[in-house]
Amino acid sequence: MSAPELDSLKSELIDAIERAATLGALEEVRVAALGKKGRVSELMQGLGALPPEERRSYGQAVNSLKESVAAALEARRAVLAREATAEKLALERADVTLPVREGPLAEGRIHPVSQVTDEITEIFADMGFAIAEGPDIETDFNNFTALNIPPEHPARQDHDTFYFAEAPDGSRPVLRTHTSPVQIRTMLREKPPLRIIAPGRVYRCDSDQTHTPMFHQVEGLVIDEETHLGHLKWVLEEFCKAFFEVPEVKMRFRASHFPFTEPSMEVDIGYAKVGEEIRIGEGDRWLEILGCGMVHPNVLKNVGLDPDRYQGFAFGLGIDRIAMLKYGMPDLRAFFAGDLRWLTHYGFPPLAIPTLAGGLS
Ligand code: 2NL
Repeated sequence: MSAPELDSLKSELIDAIERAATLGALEEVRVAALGKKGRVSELMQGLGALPPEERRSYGQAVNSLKESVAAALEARRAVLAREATAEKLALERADVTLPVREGPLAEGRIHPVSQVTDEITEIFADMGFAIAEGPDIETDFNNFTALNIPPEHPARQDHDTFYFAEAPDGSRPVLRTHTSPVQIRTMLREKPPLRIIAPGRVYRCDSDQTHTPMFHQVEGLVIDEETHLGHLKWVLEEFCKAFFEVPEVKMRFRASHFPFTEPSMEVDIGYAKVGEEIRIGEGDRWLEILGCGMVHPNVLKNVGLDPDRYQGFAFGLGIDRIAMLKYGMPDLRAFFAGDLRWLTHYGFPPLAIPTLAGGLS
């Protein structure tokens, strides 16, 4: 190859190097020039065949061509690498002025039923009650018979019970229709004095605008040797003041009937309606919020306690209803629909744990 030919090969290669738009394209140019079978490499390999007097000066020319091409490749590679890095950085750019995205602790919500259950248990725990729990599937004895509801008793129909299939031994488990069986279990297991509350799910075969087949209840039980109605009234009044977060409440105890208490009462709480808002503790309207009474002597006998020595009171209230009342939620069925929009609106932040010292809600 003559000197002018070497020059034109050089400018051709340098030109190709300058035109390479990506690192990949540049690599192709490099292989075509300096690779094993590249055009410059082939010139180098041809040197050996030349007579010695030509080899020296031609060898220097080819070598200089090779060095120029290598230098041009390296310069272009540096430029393209810088460009590629800049492009990647532009794509990965973070806008540090954007607001911080909230984590799961800020976004998650506690269901109002869980919140209200925690509020109620906190109040009773503060009065010295222990929290008791039991299974959702109960024996007929714990759910009915021990509570003075014998097999023929009409209350068994009133409760719209979900029965399981009969077991080989003839027993028939039920989904508990109230949390009373938790108290029965406690009385069978522990000696008085007893002071417990039992929150939990209960089940009745009933479903319409104001009833769901699963709902939530809290029952309370106190058994001691000198417990009387005055204690019951005080406990319920303190509970209502703490729960509704008001200094005074008006309460009305109406005679009623439950098989498991004698006497039995239903309790109404006084309220006023101001526009759509319900104000507990003022006004002249009445709302039924719970049932209660002195534990029936037959119930005490059924769990092996002597009714001449022990007596006590019990009460039960529906958590879902009282939650609707306190937090102004109008539709019971939305409680169990699993709609995230509803939960976002009515739910509670997970770290806002109700305490009496810090405020319940
Ligand atoms: C209501 C009425 C009540 C009880 C539940 C109870 C439990 C035992 C013994 C005696 Cl082990 N009584 N529980 C007593 C009176 C009323 O609930 O209307 N609940 C929503």
